Amino acid sequence: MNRTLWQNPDRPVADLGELGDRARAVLAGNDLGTMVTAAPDLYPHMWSWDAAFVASGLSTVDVPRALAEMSSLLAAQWHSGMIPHIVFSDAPGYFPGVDRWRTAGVSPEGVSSSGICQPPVHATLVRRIVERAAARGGQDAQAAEDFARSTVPQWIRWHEWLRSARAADGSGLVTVYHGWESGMDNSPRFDGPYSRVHPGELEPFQRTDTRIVEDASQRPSDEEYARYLWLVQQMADVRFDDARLPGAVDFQVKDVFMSAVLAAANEDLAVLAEDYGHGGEAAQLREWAAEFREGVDSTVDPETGLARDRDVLTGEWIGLPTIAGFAPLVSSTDPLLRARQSELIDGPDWTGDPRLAFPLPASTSTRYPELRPRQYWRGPVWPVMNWYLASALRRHGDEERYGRWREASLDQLMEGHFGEYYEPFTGEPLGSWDQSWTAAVALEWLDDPAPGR
Ligand code: 2M8
Repeated sequence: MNRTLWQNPDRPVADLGELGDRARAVLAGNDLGTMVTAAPDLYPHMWSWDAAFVASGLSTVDVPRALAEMSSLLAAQWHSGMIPHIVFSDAPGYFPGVDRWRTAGVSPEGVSSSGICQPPVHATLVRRIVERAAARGGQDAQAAEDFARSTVPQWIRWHEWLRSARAADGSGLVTVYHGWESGMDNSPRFDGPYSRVHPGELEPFQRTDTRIVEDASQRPSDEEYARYLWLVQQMADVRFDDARLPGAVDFQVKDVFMSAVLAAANEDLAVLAEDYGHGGEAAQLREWAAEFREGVDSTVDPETGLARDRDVLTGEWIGLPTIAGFAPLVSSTDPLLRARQSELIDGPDWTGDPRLAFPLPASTSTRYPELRPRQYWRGPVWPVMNWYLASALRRHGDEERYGRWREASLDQLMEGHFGEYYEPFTGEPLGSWDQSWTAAVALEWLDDPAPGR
């Protein structure tokens, strides 16, 4: 293993204690009071899945503040049940802002949000927060219990919406209408579907992201942005009406990773529903968990062993070597499939590549010919993904891999910037610095050692 740590003269961290202090300071610094922004400059608003990771990290420090974060997100839930992918603060400087989304009059009164969603990690992380608080006892336990009791119906409505608006075909696979919904915006997974999106007349626009991340090669290209905005325009033109999206939007993909996230979250929500007074809905949630689990398993390419997305508009499988191919590690209960995927992820195309700075999975295989090790979801290592995947491995009994990834992740984060993503071979922090979800997962790793470590 090549441990050439990226040299960082201004922010080296002395030890794990200091790493925790710094991570808490990052979250406090990004906290506007009722929302922690996803990052100080690049993302001055609340993002749906970021908020869930942030709340989980915050719960290691302050359970009531963690619950307040989740409450802020839930306050933006649409009448349909959808939880929007961005809840806007008053801060200027992010494009596309709420005006470009044209959600006023469509989103609930008083809510300033985008009109699409993101992966439903929430119920999994709410369960985690509630269990952590229960173990602490006292006022934290009481606050978490009250929160769970009163919000379980809202989380159920979110899952019902995903099932009815995005997976009513019973395929166990969620449709996304924008790469932003996947959270892995410009992953090569979406190159095929995006190649068929041909922007028509676009309202003029000026990006803000490339002013903040000055090295534009770390961000999506202008061409990619034109497509992103064209899809926003198409959805806004039909007022984000779920029934009209299939006839209106040029990008429709069955997202295998999001489906795995939903399978796992359905299990977690079933447990919360049973424990907190909504047992009647638990059976339905478990049925959906099985449906999405089977949907994900059914996409696995027998040759590569990786799960695949599917382009709804052409019917084609998308089987590129990206981290999303490991969706079954999140949701599957098939021991053979889990064993094959675990072996793959340890192998030379992934964490076993000896050129890596840290043995952690990158967003695409480091042997992928189109690998772009510095560009966003096309190659860098994402700390938040590694923690989420490692937690899923652990939940399925894999303490060993959890322990290894924890050690490597903490090593990676000791450089001290809490980068949004990292260059896989040098460990250089890229994208935004002081990214909230990176600080949050640092706190999670620190709070939760593997047994025997
Ligand atoms: C990135 O996405 C936003 C758009 O939603 C952007 O590039 O402007 C993604 O990494 C996404 O997964 C993440 O939730 C968001 C905020 O961290 O940034």
